[in-house]
Amino acid sequence: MAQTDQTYLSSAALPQLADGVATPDYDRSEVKTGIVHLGIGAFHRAHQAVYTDSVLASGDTRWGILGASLRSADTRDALKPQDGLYTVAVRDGGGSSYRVIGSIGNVLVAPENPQVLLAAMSDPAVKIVSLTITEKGYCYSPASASLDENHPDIVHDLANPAMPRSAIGFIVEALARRRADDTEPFTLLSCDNLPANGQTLKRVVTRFAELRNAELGAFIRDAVAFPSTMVDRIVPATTDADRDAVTRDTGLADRWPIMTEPFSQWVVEDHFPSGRPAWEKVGVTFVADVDAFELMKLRLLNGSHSTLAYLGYLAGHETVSDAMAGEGFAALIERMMDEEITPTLPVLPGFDLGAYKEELRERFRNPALRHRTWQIAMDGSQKLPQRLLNTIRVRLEKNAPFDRLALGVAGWMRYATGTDERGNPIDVHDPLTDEFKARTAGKTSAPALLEAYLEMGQIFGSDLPKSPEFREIVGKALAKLIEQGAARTVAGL
Ligand code: CS2
Repeated sequence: MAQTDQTYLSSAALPQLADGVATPDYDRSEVKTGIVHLGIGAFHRAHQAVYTDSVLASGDTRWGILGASLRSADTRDALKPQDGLYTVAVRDGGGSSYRVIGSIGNVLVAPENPQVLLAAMSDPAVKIVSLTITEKGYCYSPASASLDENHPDIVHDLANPAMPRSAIGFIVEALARRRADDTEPFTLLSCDNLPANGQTLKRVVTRFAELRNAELGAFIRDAVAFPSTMVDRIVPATTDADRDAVTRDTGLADRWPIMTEPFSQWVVEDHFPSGRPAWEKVGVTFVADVDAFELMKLRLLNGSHSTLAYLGYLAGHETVSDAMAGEGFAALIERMMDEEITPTLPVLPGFDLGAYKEELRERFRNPALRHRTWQIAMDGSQKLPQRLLNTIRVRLEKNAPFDRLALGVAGWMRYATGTDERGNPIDVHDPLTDEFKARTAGKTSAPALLEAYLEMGQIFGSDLPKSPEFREIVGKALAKLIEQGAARTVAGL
């Protein structure tokens, strides 16, 4: 239980931190806002904000982050009384280490006052607008990755361009204002787990701008940079037990500390016409083309993660590390990676893929993280295409087997029915939950369920539902899951 008499983290309380807790050793009052970040959740605070904190510590104070939440006030309410400071706990089997991060100055809650956020994004000192808004924040159709023009937020933002709700609406309005003011555009930096995330963001932003005004669309297409990035760090949701551990170990309470693993990777396309922090000095890799890294990470890490999440949840495993310890799971993941995913990846010269895959499995086994299968299972409709279905498409083209990938997809289908193997409800979080419910209602057999899901073109496209091989292999996997349950199916592979 949280105590009420404890001292909370703040600038004034920093000297009370326990020895060994790293703190921002730079003058935060000197820091100027150079980056506006949309979607200031746990992932951003464990990843980009940490690299940027190191840049600020190196003496370049132009790159402070102004965070914005597009929906809830939670993060602002937690960080404001702490002067934007928060604790990052890095955990593995060997224990925890702590660092207080100071790169986030202020946090805005967009719906409370869209004009304040638009004004901040129009400031000439802001050179980068970065995003971690999750897949569904792009307001696109997952299968085609193009703007969903019927999305309620998009319809709203087209009708009320100066009072946006969506990230896309904010970006286009801010770019329009900068153009009107003769201020150079910012660089847009997508940090979400999407293939070619810069290109995807460019596609949806440009389309939205065109729908507002053809000239604005052309301006954005020609004048704005959208470098792609590959981001990687596992960040489980923070629990009350984590908060208690932070208070105990650091000596100060934190309303919202961040839990993560030692591993962190950021690969970025070096295309920032208005300048950027010297992130390369603090561990970021800059490359000309990030696509091969992104495909590798999405298919190997996230594809395995989603497979472990659906099958693990159904088999009764609460966390990824529990699932990895379940009979047959580690072997399923290893063979899925080696036999079915690796042959679909572009070759990265000089890169040790074998060591990368081994390290991934080690990360999944990290017992200190307690990363819930339920957390990763969220938003499956938005994740499936880039994590599993595109990989299957490549296998289908080559006439090559994909039974394990198919089992991951079937796991999602079984999970999304909303009832677990003991007949208890599953709390399915997904923008399409209502549609799953309506389509699968009263259906219990594998063929009927398969049919119901495959009608969802926004997930499966028009090609997969027409493929007899896809129907057969996924259908068989689903039938097996329904008959035997996930634990037996995986153990028996
Ligand atoms: C996870 C990712 O929740 C999920 O869907 O697969 O958040 C994963 O932990 C990160 O991409 C790791 O970099």
